[in-house]
Amino acid sequence: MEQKADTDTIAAIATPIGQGGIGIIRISGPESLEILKRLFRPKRPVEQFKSHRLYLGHIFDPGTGMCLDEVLATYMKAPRTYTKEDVVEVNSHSGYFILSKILELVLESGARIAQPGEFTLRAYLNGRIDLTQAEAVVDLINSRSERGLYLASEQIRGSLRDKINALTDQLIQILGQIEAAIDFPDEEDTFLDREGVVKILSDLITQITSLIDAHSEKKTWIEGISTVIAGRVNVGKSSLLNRILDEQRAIVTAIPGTTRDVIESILSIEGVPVRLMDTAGIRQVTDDEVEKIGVQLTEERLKEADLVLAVLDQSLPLSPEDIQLLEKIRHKTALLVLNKIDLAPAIDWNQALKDLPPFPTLKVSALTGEGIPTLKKEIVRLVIGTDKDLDPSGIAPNIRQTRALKEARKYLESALQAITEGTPLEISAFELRNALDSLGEIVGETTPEHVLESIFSRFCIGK
Ligand SMILES: Nc1nc2c(ncn2[C@@H]2O[C@H](COP(=O)(O)OP(=O)(O)OP(=O)(O)O)[C@@H](O)[C@H]2O)c(=O)[nH]1
Ligand SMILES: [Mg+2]
Repeated sequence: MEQKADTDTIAAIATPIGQGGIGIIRISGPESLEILKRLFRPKRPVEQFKSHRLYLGHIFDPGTGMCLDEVLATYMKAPRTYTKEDVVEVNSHSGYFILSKILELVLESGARIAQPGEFTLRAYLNGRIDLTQAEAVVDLINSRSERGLYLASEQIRGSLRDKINALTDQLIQILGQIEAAIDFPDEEDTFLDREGVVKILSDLITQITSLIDAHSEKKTWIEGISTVIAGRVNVGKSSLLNRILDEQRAIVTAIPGTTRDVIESILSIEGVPVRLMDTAGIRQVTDDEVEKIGVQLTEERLKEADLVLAVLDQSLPLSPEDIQLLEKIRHKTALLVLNKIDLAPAIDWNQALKDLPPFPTLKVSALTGEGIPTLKKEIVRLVIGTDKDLDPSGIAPNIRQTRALKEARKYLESALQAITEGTPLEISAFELRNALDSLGEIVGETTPEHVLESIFSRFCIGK
């Protein structure tokens, strides 16, 4: 990493804005203590602020002499702090005005307002954490399940970093052999154990592949299973959403084309976070501009969905729209939901289904609630599987890390091919160096600046 942390002092409100018990203003940088001294009058005289101690006192406006709030202030001396810089935290009462006012005084006293994620960026640039740990902080905050919390906290403790470092060490070791053999071509046998290298390379590829496979776990547990309810108009999609959530979330009417927007709700089924989306019903002939846009939105959500609940009204015959939908989602994980089983079936469904893509099928009634518990279980089972033997290592890379792992794997495969085919060793060495760079991007050693920016911009202010 070439980039260095700025050395000015930054400040931000570190707690959510709003009324609450406590609000925290966080300051980091060399001026932190001076700024605190300017604004804070401790209850009892303080000779010297000791590090990591809480002091009770008042915040004053040095301009007017007005007392603003009774607070608890902490000074944390570098480097044993979140950013490895001097850090001050002021715990005040929480309200928009009081927190803004204290922040304003801190800024007037010499700090600059922190960018989103800038405290964590400094922790990273100052070498306290690597990039995988920084990214896990966002996961921890965003996590929607206990398993997600576990994955994030393991990663904050360095599980992914350690894994990547172990892979990197092995790579460096074989690269060393190959480079020595390049430098001393007559003594290749002394330096290079070709068979051994091939074995290690294959093993590295296997390890990287299992890391890549673990990616979907992260998405599931931290963001939730994105589940899209789709179907033609009036089949009962919104009723189904309401029934699964057990609340009147979406408008239900007998008029076809009621839902126009995507209506999203989150619920937990057996501890698994599920993002359930009700969408506009699909129908071909509509002149309604709003409805057309709604149908476009449906199509977009369908593409990104982890799971589709394709709803049909079993009291009506199959329509061309039903068939089109099922064809469209042929390659997705989907569940066919035959709704309205409180009404008589219009056709012999067992027969009709034989000609359709083979999705698992469930019969329900959104009106009476019949079949809904089974449907909920199926949603989880289809995405997670039944055996919950989850990887105890708790390592699951995010999208960015997975991309870098795929790059690394590509280079390793080329290197492996080159070495088995007897191509000049320079080629293998070149590919291995590329693989090292890709792995380095994951922990932040070779990460381009624009990537860092996009990572830290996902943080909230004050983190
Ligand atoms: N008998 C019966 N009627 C149902 C059932 N589910 C929904 N309905 C009725 O079907 C009509 C349409 O229901 P909605 O939930 O609005 O259907 P939708 O698929 O969201 O419709 P659009 O938003 O217009 O695409 C309403 O009159 C519901 O009361 C069911 O299981 N049984
Ligand atoms: Mg609807």
